[in-house]
Order: sequence, then structure tokens, then C-alpha cells
Amino acid sequence: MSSSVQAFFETAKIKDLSHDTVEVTAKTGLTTDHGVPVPDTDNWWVEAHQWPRLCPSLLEDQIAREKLHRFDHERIPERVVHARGTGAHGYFRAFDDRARKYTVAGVLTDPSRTTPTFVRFSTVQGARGSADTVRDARGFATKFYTEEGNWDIVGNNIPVFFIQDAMKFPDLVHAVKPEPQNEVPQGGAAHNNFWDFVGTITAEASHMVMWAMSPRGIPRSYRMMQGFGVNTFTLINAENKRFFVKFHWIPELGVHSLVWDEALKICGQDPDFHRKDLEEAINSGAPPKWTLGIQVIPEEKEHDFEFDILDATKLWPEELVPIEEIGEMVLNRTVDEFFPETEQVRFARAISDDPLLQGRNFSYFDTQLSRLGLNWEQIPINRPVCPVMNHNRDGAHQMRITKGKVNYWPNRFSAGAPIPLDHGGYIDFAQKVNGIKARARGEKFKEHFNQAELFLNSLNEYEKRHVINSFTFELSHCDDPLVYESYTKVLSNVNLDLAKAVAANVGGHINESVTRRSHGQKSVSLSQSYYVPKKPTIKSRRIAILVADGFNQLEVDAIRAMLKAGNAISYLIGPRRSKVYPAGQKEGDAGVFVDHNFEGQRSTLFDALLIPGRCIHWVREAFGHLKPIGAIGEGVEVVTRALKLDVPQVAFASPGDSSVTVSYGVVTTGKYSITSAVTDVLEIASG
Ligand code: HDE
Repeated sequence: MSSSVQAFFETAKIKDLSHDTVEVTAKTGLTTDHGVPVPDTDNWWVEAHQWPRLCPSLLEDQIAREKLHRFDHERIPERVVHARGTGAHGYFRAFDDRARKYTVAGVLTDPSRTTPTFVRFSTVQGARGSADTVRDARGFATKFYTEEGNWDIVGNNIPVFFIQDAMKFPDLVHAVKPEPQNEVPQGGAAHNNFWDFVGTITAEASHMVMWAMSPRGIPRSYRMMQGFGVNTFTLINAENKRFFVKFHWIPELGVHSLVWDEALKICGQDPDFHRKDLEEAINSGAPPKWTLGIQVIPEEKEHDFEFDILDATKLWPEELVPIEEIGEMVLNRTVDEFFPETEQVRFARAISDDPLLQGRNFSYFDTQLSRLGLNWEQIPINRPVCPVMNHNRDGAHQMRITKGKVNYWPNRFSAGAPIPLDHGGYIDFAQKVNGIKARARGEKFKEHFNQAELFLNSLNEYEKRHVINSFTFELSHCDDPLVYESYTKVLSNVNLDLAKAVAANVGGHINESVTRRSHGQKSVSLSQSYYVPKKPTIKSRRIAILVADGFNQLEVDAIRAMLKAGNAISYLIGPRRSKVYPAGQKEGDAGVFVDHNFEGQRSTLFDALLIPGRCIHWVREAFGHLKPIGAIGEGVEVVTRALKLDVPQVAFASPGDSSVTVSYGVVTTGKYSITSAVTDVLEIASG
């Protein structure tokens, strides 16, 4: 385990994994893979009689050959999509049994259960080593180790998908991945092939493209994004009544994004930003938390909507189908080792009528054969915490030894186990199927723009500006006029003003004769600004405190204590990563050790700055990224001057602590809800 901080909560899965976990102590001896002690791991056996001349290395050195052989085969194929990711352990609890109306599943209805979970977050396009903060959808795959076997929700941070038919998936992925002739670009979609594919050829992608071009495409943190099951799932209750369901994860910390300049810079400054962010939050005692919500449509109402509820390019507006909150998940433990856990975890999905989901069913199972080989369900991270017993046998890497004389059913002992079970997590649902076999899509699947417009209409002004800018960035990276001139024609179907603004920026063409009429509707919960924390919080926020020789230590210590009380993480940044001397101290005195040198970190990596000294660049850059900037004493003047602000644009507050006089300059520029985080700092300070 990476930290004793995490030891406080041991789920059944953590206990299960402990059987396969080894720990190296100071006394652990070195052995071969066969357990034979190794006396020397640095020198290959050589023919030594002509020593010290170079002599032939002997093939018979089994120890040296084993070491190289194991190294040669360390890599396995990366995931064909979602290759770049990070994982964490946690648990899920139902609030009560309110979901019993819809399901018999104990994991969702029994509040006395704590179900272990493992979540893997990911980007989609990039390779395993690509940067975290690229513009992309994010994967949010959750494995529940339930008492009735593993159940997964393999979701994204965007509630809809690019395509309606799983058979298009290889085309979509080929189009978005690096181009075949030169393997460019890595991590993003800003290239000809993607914009060609999602244009006129695949108009059904319009809705998801709008989401990806909004701030949702560059989340501040995995901990600050929603998760959506995307597909339409089914639940069955004790009366054998079936319900169509959409799953939603709603983050406790609200939904927040980076700004584009910040995301671009972080790609270079810290490509592991999201990976480290998750680890830091968990290890600093701020485990991320999500509420699980469900939208439910009874089977008999399936056809009551303008859109097809099985179409993955459509969401169910909450005004039509409200969310019911049924439980919560906490991620409270990082992995001990990346490869055996995060890389080898494998996710599946559930059964439903959703055609895209049915295609996924095949693919998720199949792809593991090239990634993990056979018997991957026995790999510790994938192994259920409940008993597993059946007549599947053998295959490469079989780990289980099953006692007994028969491996088939029925058999001469057929009164004995294992026998088919008809109760538990999965229920066969008898369904009438009647129709003509054809390669076809439902009528309602043909409409592609109404919800793309609904999404755009629901955004606030800064989100709309963001959408124009990101379309501009992406299409400007396409150098084929066939692509950038025509994409804005497709966009004309969503919103003519948007299409005109983008076309003017990128040299596109407009389709003035669009026949679709705007419906003008909105759905409030589609704007990410709808999701602010229930209570303003600075929990887990990264605050940089800039110090230089002569800084006021009393004030800085007081602020750090307040930030700590609010569960924020503060770092001292100084001119050198060693001692910096506060006012009253001189070289050689105790000084204060700072965490980073100014050059070693950038403002982009922090949520807020505190400046008791001068550092104009940090202030201007952070201001440009719409971050709140707190300043003390003369720092307030520095901020005001650096930003060339009139004083009325800066709000001051003096909590009036008897020993420390602290005044804050809070620059409110309207970025999402971070201003409420600053309000919280002030509350803590004055409280
Ligand atoms: Fe996936 N997807 N997908 N996908 N997907 C995979 O499975 C696929 C889709 C998603 O952290 C692969 O094990 C098809 C929608 C996530 O391990 C693969 C279709 C959504 C992850 C695959 C879809 C997703 C994957 C690659 C039909 C949002 C990462 C490796 C169009 C709900 C899981 C693997 C992890 C991974 C196929 C569509 C999310 C190739 C055929 C919709 C989060 O099997």
C-alpha cells in the first residue's frame, strides 16, 4: 500500500488483493522467478581464463537470461481506445432501498452493504504515455465487486456518443486516432481525418462534438467531472417489471474545467497532471465522492418521446425524466502497483435493448484476448469477491484447481453442485421479438441536430465563447480545405450564428439554406455551471504561496493553517528550493524550506495563488486563466498594479484576527464556481 493514510478503510476487495500482494523489506533476499537465491545480479557469467581480456558471455547463465527474458516481454498491447488512464479503489453505498421500485439488485437497494469498487479514468484518443489535459472525452469506468458477482458501469464524462451503431466504431476510432501515414497527432482530435469523419459523412456525431468542444473536453480534474453510463440500461424489479435506465455520477466537488491556454501549457509542464491530482487528493485526506443518480423510464413509456430512448446520441433531458439519487461512491485508496491493477483491470457492460450497448458487449469481451490473454477474469484485480464456480476449464494461465470428477452438466451427480441459479444479480427477461431482419436504424434515429442545439442553447456565455474558440483551434489545425470549408456547413444545422463565427475564423463555408428550424429550448442541467458543490469548499484545491527573502512568516503560517483547516493543499514556491529567510532572519538562520523553485512549477498547476511578495508573471498568467488571486499586505498593491486594475475591481476583506492583520484581494472574473471557493477561504479566515 502506498500510504498508511489509506489503511483506514479495507473493503472485501482490498482484503482479497492482499493475498497476492508482496512487500519488500530490508531483509528480503533476491531470488530467481523460481525462488532460487541469486548471489549476483550485476555480472553475466563469462569465460574467465583469459581475464582481464573481454571474454565470451556464457549462454548457460540461466539467471542472466531469465532477467533479460522477463524484461523483453514486459509490455502488453495497450487498450485500442482509452489507453491512457489511472485508477483508484473505493466503495459504494446505497442511501436506502428507494431503488427497490425498479430493481432487485442488492448493490443498489441494500443500505447495509458496502460494495467495493475500482474506477479507471481515461482519455480516449492518446497512447498510454500521452498527456492528461488534451481536449477529449474522459472515460469513467466503474467496477462494482458485488456479492452476486462483478457489475460494471463503463461510462464517459459526456452523456452521449458520436455514433448510433457499434459497427461504425472502428471507423470512428480510425478517424480520431493519429493518421495512418505519419501517426500524427497524439492525444487530440485536431486533424483532417477526425473532422472529415464527424462532418457531413457522420452528422449523428454533431451532438457529442458540441460537448467535446465545450469546457467538458478539458476537465480540471477527474474528481470534478460527471460520469454518464451513456447507453440505456435495464433494471428489473421483484414483480418482473422492466425499466429503462440512464446512470449518472455527480461529483461532490462540482464540475470544473481548465481554460484552454492552461490545458495546453499543462500538457507540456506536467503531462501527468490528472493522474497526480487523483493520487494527491486521496493521499491528502480528501477522497473524491460522487452521488449515483438514475433516470428511469418504465417499459410501457418507451415510445413516448420525440427521440428514441435507445439512441446513444441522445440524452434524456432532466425536465422530462428527473434524476433520482440512490447512493454514493467514495474513492479512498490509490493502487499499490499500476500494471497489475490499473493496466490489467478489465471492464464489461450489461445487457439491454440499446443497439450500441449490444455491440459493446462483444467488443469488451473480445479485446481482452489480445490485451490479457485467456482467463483474464482470474487476474486478481478482475476476480470477483464472491464464489466463482462453473464448468469452464483449462486455457492458458488457469490459476484455479477445481476438485471433482466431472466437468460438464448435467452429469450423473447432477443433483450436486454447481447447478444453474435463477436468482441473484442477473435475471433472464422473456421478451417478445418480432420483425424483419435488416441492416437498418429506427425512424427517430435519423434526426441529429435538435439536441446539439439544445446543448448549445443551455450554455452560459463563457461556455459559448469556449465552443467557438475550440472549434476554431481544431479546424485551424486541419489543412485540407475539403475538411475545414465543409465542417461549418454541418454546423449551420445546429446554429447559424455559431457556424458563421467559426467559419469566419477558419475559412469555412456556411449553408445558408438550412431547413431545420431552431426550437429555442434549453435544459438547465446541461451547463456545467449548474453543478456547483452543495456547500462552497476549497477541499483539495492546490494553493501556491509565493515567498521570497523577507516575507512575513507569521502571516504565511496563519494562512497555511487556515487552508489546511479547509482541507486545501498549500505549497511554498520560492526563488530556490532550499532555505528562504523570512523578515528578521539572515543567511545561516533556521529559514523556511520551500517546496519548489519558481522555475520548477507554474501557476497553471495551481488553483489559486497567495502572494506575500512580488511575482508579476505568476499574477498575470493566473489572472488570464481566471483564477482567484489572494494577496496579503503589500501583495494586494502588487496584484492591483500587475493587472492594471482600478481598485473597485478588487474586493478586500479584513478578517481582523488580533495577532495577524490579513487582507485579501479577490479578483472575481466569473470563472465557474471558483469564486465560491474564495468565499470559503474568507469564511474560514473570519471564522
Ligand atoms: Fe468503449 N471500448 N466502445 N465506449 N470504452 C473500450 O474495451 C467500444 C463506448 C469506454 O478503462 C475497449 O477493454 C465499442 C461508449 C471506456 O478499461 C473496446 C463501442 C462509451 C473504456 C471498446 C464503444 C465507452 C472503453 C478498449 C461501440 C461510454 C475504457 C479496451 C460504439 C459509455 C475502459 C477495452 C477501461 C474501452 C469498444 C463505445 C467508454 C475496444 C465497440 C458509448 C470508459 O472494447
